[in-house]
Amino acid sequence: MVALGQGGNRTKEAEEEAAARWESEKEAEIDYVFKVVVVGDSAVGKTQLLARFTRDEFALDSKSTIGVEFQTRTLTLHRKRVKAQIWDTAGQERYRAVTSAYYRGALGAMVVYDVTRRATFEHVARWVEELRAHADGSSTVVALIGNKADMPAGRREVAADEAARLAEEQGLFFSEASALTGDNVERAFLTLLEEVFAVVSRRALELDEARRMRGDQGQGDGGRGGEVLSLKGTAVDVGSIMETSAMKRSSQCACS
Ligand SMILES: Nc1nc2c(ncn2[C@@H]2O[C@H](COP(=O)(O)OP(=O)(O)O)[C@@H](O)[C@H]2O)c(=O)[nH]1
Ligand SMILES: [Mg+2]
Repeated sequence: MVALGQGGNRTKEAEEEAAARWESEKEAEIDYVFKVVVVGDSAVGKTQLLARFTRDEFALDSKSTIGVEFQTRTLTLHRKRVKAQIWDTAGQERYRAVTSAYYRGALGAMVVYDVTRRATFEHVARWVEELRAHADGSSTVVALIGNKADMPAGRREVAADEAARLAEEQGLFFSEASALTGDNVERAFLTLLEEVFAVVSRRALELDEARRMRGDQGQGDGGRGGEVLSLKGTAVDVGSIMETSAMKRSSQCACS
């Protein structure tokens, strides 16, 4: 390695300091934090989907659990800094013991099944029910994801059409994806986050309007304390609006 000398070190230190400052400033500028939960049977690829979206990684030797509760990725949507906080089960799904704390405050959810294991698809309804019961009811935007679309056709046990039909019935977005190749993973998460964004902004507007009608002004919490106008860093209780437009258009698997 080339010796940079004092000056070189200082420059490097300064650079690192600047980078750290920039990171924390960026952090401070975050407008929204969206909690998204990933559920589904064991070994359908939940952890790998999350790794693909947050770090663009796929670990071949993935263990069935990871130590942390969630991963984050910050992105810009409609000129707002959005931090997606994506929660992963730590293997509790194996014992059907996902707690209500896991779901609480989730604005978005992914219900994942494995296209090569029919039983994981048959359990989707149960996962959706559990979500509806523990998350914010119907206000949580839900996407159905058929993972492992990279697997050979002969291994497939669930047709995309069939899953699309179920999604339609249940009012969910649907996409097949592959955490292994990365196909559709980014798009699926982004579509979900976009929809959460739409729901949250609509709700914020409604609250704003309601507040204006009441003539509330300023910071005084004279109104109902439960209403959250500043969404920063908060789990937001959004209204019961859900639309199923964008992702359904991509209901046919784009991967081979
Ligand atoms: N072929 C293929 N295998 C996958 C894919 N995603 C995950 N896997 C494999 O499926 C197994 C379970 O994945 P994991 O993410 O731990 O599942 P989880 O229990 O739902 O979190 C692991 O052996 C992964 O390597 C995928 O998209 N394609
Ligand atoms: Mg896992």
